[in-house]
Amino acid sequence: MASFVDRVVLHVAAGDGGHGVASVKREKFKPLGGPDGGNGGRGGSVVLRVDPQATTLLDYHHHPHRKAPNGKPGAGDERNGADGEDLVLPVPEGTVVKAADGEVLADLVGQHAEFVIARGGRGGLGNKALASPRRKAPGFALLGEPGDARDVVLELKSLADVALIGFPSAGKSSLVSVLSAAKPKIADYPFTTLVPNLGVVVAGDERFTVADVPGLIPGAHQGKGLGLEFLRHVERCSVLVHVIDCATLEPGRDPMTDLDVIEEELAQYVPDDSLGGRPLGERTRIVVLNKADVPEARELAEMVRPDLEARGLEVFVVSAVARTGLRELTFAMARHVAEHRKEIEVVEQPRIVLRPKAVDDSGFRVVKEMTPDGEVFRVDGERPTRWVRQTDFSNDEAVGYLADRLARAGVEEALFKAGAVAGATVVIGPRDNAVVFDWEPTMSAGAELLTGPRGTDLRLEEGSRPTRDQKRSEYADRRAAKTAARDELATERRAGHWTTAADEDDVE
Ligand SMILES: Nc1nc2c(ncn2[C@@H]2O[C@H](COP(=O)(O)OP(=O)(O)OP(=O)(O)O)[C@@H](O)[C@H]2O)c(=O)[nH]1
Ligand SMILES: [Mg+2]
Repeated sequence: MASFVDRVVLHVAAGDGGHGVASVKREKFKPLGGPDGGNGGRGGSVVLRVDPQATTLLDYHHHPHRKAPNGKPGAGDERNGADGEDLVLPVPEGTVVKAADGEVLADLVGQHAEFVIARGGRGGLGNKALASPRRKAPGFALLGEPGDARDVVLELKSLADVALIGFPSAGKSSLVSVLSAAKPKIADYPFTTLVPNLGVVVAGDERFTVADVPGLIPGAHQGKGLGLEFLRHVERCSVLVHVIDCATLEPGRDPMTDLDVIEEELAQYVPDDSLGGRPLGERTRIVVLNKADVPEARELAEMVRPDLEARGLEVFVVSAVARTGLRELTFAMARHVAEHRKEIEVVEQPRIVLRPKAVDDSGFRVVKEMTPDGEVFRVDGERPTRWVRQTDFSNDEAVGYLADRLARAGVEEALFKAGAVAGATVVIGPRDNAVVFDWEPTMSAGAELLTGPRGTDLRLEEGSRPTRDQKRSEYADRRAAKTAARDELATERRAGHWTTAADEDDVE
């Protein structure tokens, strides 16, 4: 019976950023009214958030692939694309998020604690935002960046102080419902409770949590009933409360036998080393004899009480339905929880708190590497990699803009220092999706996507590689065209047709 799932592999993908758009303002009698292309919207991120309503990871077991929506592309007339909405995935408190390699990324503790597992891609800037005093009429826009995609493992470890254990229908859920504000399902058939329910109990100055664990039956450790998987949750609890049904008419059941059967199941459980490896048998126990509102049950309870006390157990005769004997029980629980908390304060390590990985956005480094194809210079760094992702390599101007950005950030200089000469192979970006350049100190030469679709290489489209002279003359032509455009736009701007945006590099 796998209706309770406490370990799942989740595949998440954040939304891609929308592309920026290159567009020119159109007005009556005014064919070139200046750039007015809007920015792409940011892609939605995938966020895990603690939700008090969530009790299991079952949903993610059924649907392990989750994707946040993409940002919308920009449009003309300065319209920015809408951001993709974040995808918020509710998880129960006590969910541990691990990377595929087992590294703990976050331990989600606390109401509404959240953790961004995949960040949405930034939207690309449109040509309106890329315009600057130096570049008045950009004929290109930036591409949106892909969103993060990653696989994580979610593990649920309940965080209760006290666990209520016992046979099905002993009244565990009933007890939690009268001790706390929790409202678990209660019914007179076995295995009503399929997932642990947590309730918060207040007794004097003490606040603690109580978990109502699904019923256990003999042979549970061999997989009978709901199996022993719930004992993993019990393992984190410091106090175990046996809830014993004194009103059951089932043959072979009586309070002492029930207690022994459950104790035997606890003893069979092999504790988890990563949680300290302390056997369940060493936990503090309390015995609750329930259903004392039924006269025969009360009689039976009073009869077995001395035997239980003789075993050194603290015993409470209660009725969850009539709400009797509860106050003494709560204070006893509180006392044991407080004692245990004092103990662990000394020994236990501090909890793992949210520890999102810091993103190093500042620098880059250039490394010389030998590959089967010869010597390459690899540029490693978040910013250069992002700039490459934002570049539309089918647009010369966009490639030129990339070159400017790289030069300004000092990448060219660093390449020189690393020993690169004109014609050297320069690689930017992650190994599986890198962009390879034949480096010329201005970087304005063609670039090819190493693992991109074949047949999109600009240089091949041109039939042959342009010579240096050709390039130089093309460059001169481009400059002349740009100057002309600039002059025209400057005239228009003076006439008040449009204004320039802030400097491009700081707008992100
Ligand atoms: N008379 C009487 N009935 C009770 C008492 N406590 C619980 N019950 C009844 O016992 C039945 C089972 O109660 P639950 O609280 O669902 O029992 P449980 O231990 O959570 O059962 P599972 O979730 O199946 O393991 C329900 O019909 C309750 O109304 C009590 O103090 N007195
Ligand atoms: Mg129950």
